[in-house]
Amino acid sequence: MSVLLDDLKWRGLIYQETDAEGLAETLEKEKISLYCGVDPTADSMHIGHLLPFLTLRRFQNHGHRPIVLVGGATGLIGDPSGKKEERKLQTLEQVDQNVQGLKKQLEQIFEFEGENSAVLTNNFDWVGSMDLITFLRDYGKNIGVNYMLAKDIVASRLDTGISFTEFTYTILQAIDFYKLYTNLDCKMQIGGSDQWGNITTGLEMIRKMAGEGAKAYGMTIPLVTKADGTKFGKTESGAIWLDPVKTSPYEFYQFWINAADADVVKYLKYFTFLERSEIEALEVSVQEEPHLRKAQRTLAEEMTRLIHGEEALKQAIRITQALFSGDIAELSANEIEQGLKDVPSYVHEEGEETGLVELLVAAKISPSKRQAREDIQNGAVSINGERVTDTQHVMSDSDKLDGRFTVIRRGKKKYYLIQYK
Ligand code: 383
Repeated sequence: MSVLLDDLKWRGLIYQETDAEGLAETLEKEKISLYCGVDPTADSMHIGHLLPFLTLRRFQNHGHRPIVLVGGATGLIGDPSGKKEERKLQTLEQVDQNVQGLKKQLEQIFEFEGENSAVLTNNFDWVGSMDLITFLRDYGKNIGVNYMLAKDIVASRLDTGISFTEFTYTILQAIDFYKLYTNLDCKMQIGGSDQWGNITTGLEMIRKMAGEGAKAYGMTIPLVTKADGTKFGKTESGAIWLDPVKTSPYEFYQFWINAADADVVKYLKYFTFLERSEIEALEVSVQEEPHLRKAQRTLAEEMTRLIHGEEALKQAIRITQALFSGDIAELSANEIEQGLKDVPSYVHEEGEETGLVELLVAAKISPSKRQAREDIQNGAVSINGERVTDTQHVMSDSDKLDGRFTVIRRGKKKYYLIQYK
């Protein structure tokens, strides 16, 4: 059994395989090219995309050649997989822009140098110029409608409806697999479990086009689940994006550090490139000293470093520590903005009264003026990390960070952001 397959199995990364034995034999003998695709439905990937691409990267680490496909053509059509309703068509410009965004992110995940350098492709290169007669005669003829109707994805949409456009999608992805098989000697496609139908249609296309002797494989990766049954990768503020503008490195770091004890070992296996022995040691730590949250910290560090780099990781840790200790005076305005993105905020209108007591009430930090005075006297209120005990304090420009906002903390950990108009 190959070291790679052993590792993938141990990590729990293999969900379905079309020919497990054949694949094991092939990987024993040779280094292969294999691919995974993503459609440009947004200009950034989110962590739901990460697992198949990191798995592809594991193949690269073992000497195989990863082919990364961006669906410049399929993105114009819309994959019905996993969707209960018809997708809205995107404009050509939007898709184009999204392709650029995804390419940049994918370039960071793979190695583009050396013998098994990654290859980046776009299916618009062959689908974009294909004429209808070729599509129907050379490809459509190979895939039966009854075969397509039997696929879970299509079957599940027959009640609610599916357009001919989305129905046809799987044939486009099948053409891709065949093209990569013939042009780049690509022997395998991997994807999330929602891609099983598309991957097997591709194998069907290869068999029909290249003959029964053609050998290609399909593999899917499990859907990431959480022990508490809620959806992985979503927080109250939405998806966790790889784009640092959409999800700051600090938020990204927080997402991983908040993993439950029941999930963290699985995530370490799925997402990090740590060795088995290191992960097993962390597993012991979760059992014996869970309060230290070593596994969570390691996970957050590994993931933030991988996606955002060392500097962003350091910053995320600094923000985390400063917010924890209350010592935020050390943070830059930009760091504070990242760290306090989700805390309650209040817009201070121009000309509004600027007494601290009035502000605490207006911003709903203290319930009444009397309580506000008490809070201040008790030393429970701080402005930008400095305790204020003067109930007569009047807010001034020196209380503004970067001329833009003020951070008020009440009690140990309750943060509020005052913004100025
Ligand atoms: C298009 C053309 C191909 C091969 C693949 C594609 C994209 C595929 C798809 N994938 C999802 C996406 O784009 O829709 N039809 O958002 C997601 N993937 C990966 C993985 C996943 C899938 O990009 O399960 C999660 O990330 O397969 O939902 O020739």
